[in-house]
Order: sequence, then structure tokens, then C-alpha cells
Amino acid sequence: MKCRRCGARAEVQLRAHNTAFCRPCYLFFFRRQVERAIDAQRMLVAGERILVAVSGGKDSLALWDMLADLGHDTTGLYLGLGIGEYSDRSREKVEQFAAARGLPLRVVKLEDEQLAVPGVAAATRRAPCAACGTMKRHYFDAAAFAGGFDVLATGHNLDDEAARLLGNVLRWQKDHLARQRPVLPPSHPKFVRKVKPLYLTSEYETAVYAFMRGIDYIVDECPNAAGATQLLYKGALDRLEVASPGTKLAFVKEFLRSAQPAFAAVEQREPMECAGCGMPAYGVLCSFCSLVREVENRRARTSSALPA
Ligand code: Q46
Ligand code: ZN
Repeated sequence: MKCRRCGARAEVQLRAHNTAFCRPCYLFFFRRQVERAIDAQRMLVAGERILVAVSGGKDSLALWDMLADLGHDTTGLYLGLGIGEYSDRSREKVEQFAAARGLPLRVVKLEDEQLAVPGVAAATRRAPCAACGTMKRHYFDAAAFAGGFDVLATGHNLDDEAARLLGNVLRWQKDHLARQRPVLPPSHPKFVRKVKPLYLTSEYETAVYAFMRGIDYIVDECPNAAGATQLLYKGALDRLEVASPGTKLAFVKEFLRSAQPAFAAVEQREPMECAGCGMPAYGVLCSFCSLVREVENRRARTSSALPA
């Protein structure tokens, strides 16, 4: 097969785009795709300070690599989840990536706050991903605000967005559909704009980019991913994609074009400020502080039940 752009031997075939590329042309194509997404959605303004949430996986490191390469002012934020060896190794990957490129990196470890994901999930009897999601959102928002950043960028790719959309549609979660956008403007002065520059590039395309750019990322999934419903949705979408290439892209793009504005138009609640941490909240306490309160109560009950 030949490269669609230069005619050399193709190295990558993209069925969703009905095309194929050699290595240099693929890198050109991928970069153009991301740049177009950024421009079309007005995600970034020149000179803005961007906080990039990095997990050590291919998507977030590919995103950081690309944004830094495009000349943006980027700082990485790694949140250590305290999930055993997986967290140790993912932190190493991020630290090596940042050091090799001379990029600034901030590291926050949940275990230092006595909030490692496994312990919090057990204490609150929640699924690990539910506890993890609440804490990630809080620490990302709080770090972006405290650090005076303009934008928070995450590495969500097309597969993530399609799976999330399918989950939201299956349960008709209108609030979630109203906020499922590649650019989320701040709804409170303590929030910053949130962007997903890779929302139209598939997991496979991002993996190929990371490989070609020599990015050393953690290949293993988080051990909790296996039980997550997101994987179930991803599996179903993968089967549809094999039978009909381009399905995921059409699903997400058409949702954003024709359905999302209707959900977004439904009046959204304005957040207040959390009595615990001062960050935006929809109740007296934000969901993070409610979670922490539950953990503390549980620990207090457990320690008072111990024999003196
Ligand atoms: S890191 Fe956290 Fe994921 Fe692990 S515990 Fe679940 S949500 S699977 S992206
Ligand atoms: Zn709070």
C-alpha cells in the first residue's frame, strides 16, 4: 500500500479516514488533525499557560509532546493515585518524559494526603473509579486555579469520548450530555477552561503517534480499568467500528453538531463555593469534600471500635 500523500510505502492504514501514510506523512497528518481541532473549537489562545494532566499513558504524554512542540507554554500535572506498582511506574514514565524535554512538572500524591484510591474506595464502599474520578476532578481544578493557569488540557481521545457518549446516551444523562464538549468554558471564577485537543483522534492513531515520536509510556492499564463500564462500551464500539469504519468519528462529531447544543441550552445550575475547600460546589460541600468527610467518619468509627 502506498502513502496517500507522497506515494512512498505506507506504514499506517487508517480505515476510518480511508487513507494510509508513510511515517513522516503520518506525523504531519496527525499534527494537522490536532491543530485543526484546536483551531476549530478555539481551544487555545497564543501565550496562554496550559496545565496538562498527565497519567503516564500514551494519550496524555502524546498530548503534552504535541502542545510543547507547537510552542505552547505547558506545565504537566501528575496525580499519583496510590494504586501500587502501577502508580509508581506511571510516575516514573512522566518524570522521565518531563526531564528529557526540560518541561516543568508538578507531582501531587494522593497517598501523601491519606487519600490513595484503594483506601478511599474501601472506606466509602464506592467503585474505585468513582472515588478516583471525584478526586482527579478536584485536584486538577484546584491545581489549575491555584497555579494561575488559563487552561486545563486532558488527553481524552475519540475512543474515550465515544464510550462516554454511549454511556450518557444509554441512560439519557442530560446533565452530562450538556457538558460533554471538547471545550468547556469556566462556569465559575475558580474554574479554568477545560480542553480535549485529541477528541477526534482515535486511541490507535495516538498510539501510533506516540510510538513514532519515541515516547516511552506505561503500556499497562490501571488494574481497576478491567471492571469499568467504560471498557464494556469501548468493546461494543470497537465491534461497530470494525463492521463500519468511521462509526466512532461520526457518532461524536454528529452529536456535537446536531444534538449537544440542545442539551447545553437546558439551564445549567450555577455553582456556589464549597464550605470545605472553597472550590465551586453544587451543595454545601463539593463532591470531593463530601467524599473526604465520609472517609474521615469511617476511619473515626473504625479506630473508636478498636480495643483500648
Ligand atoms: S485511573 Fe482511576 Fe482510571 Fe484506574 S481507578 Fe478507574 S478511573 S481505571 S482512567
Ligand atoms: Zn470542597
